[in-house]
Amino acid sequence: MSEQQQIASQGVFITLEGSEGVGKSTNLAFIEQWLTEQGHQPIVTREPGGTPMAEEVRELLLAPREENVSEKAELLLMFAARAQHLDSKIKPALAQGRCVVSDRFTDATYAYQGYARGVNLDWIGQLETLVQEDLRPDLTILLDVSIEVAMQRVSMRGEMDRFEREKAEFFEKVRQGYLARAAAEPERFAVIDAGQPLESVKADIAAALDAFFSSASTNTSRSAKNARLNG
Ligand code: Z5A
Repeated sequence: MSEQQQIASQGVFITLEGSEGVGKSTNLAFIEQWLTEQGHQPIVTREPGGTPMAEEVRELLLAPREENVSEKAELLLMFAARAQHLDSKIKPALAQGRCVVSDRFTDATYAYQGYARGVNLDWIGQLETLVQEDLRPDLTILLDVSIEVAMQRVSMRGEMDRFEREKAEFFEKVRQGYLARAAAEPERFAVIDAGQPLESVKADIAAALDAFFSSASTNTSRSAKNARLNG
């Protein structure tokens, strides 16, 4: 079996992360296209959401409301949606050898609920273990840009959701949280300068994907994870 065929027979879990307005939606389509051209048949999904029930939880989470939202309620709803998403969509797809690309995953919980809201990072770790067991992304592409540039990019949009109403200081903490996560796990993260022109961002993403799929060491970790997923 060729290396390409071997990769195709194993599940690969890729996540795309970054603060608001970094260009995730814009680049997600490019990632899907790149993977499709390489023969990976990607399943593209998002968090919070990705299944009908998890999308309902997303609506609950994003809706602006007068009532103050408890940080613990927000945290638990994120993981409730994630549990549903994992069990009914992500894990079955990985077990079938599919390549799953998720627009945000648990690094977002660390960045938003942990670093920005101030929720205890150990609690997040405990919920991560409860909900995911040992499942972690194989590759996380972090789009990074200054908060000033990101906010300029999203300023033209219409009505803002509950998170988008936060102030620049909040998003700076989110950004620093993501960068801290990336620094702690450099082998999993590819940090892309999203302040460049879009074509350069896409070229860097393609290079990161190429490096990932060519890497023998990541193949090994995927094999181990796949064995666990298949019991
Ligand atoms: N959240 C959480 O708190 N905890 C969790 O565990 C999870 C999520 C999973 C919903 O996420 C919210 O949930 C999110 C965090 C929270 N809230 N916030 N903020 P989301 O991913 O659905 O929402 P988002 O972050 O607000 O995504 P977004 O606003 O759609 O941003 P984006 O996808 O990164 O940006 P974009 O729409 O692709 O680009 C913005 C604009 O910039 C657009 O006009 C582009 O054409 C332009 N753009 C993009 N790239 C470039 C470059 N390179 N140059 C110039 N212009 C560009």
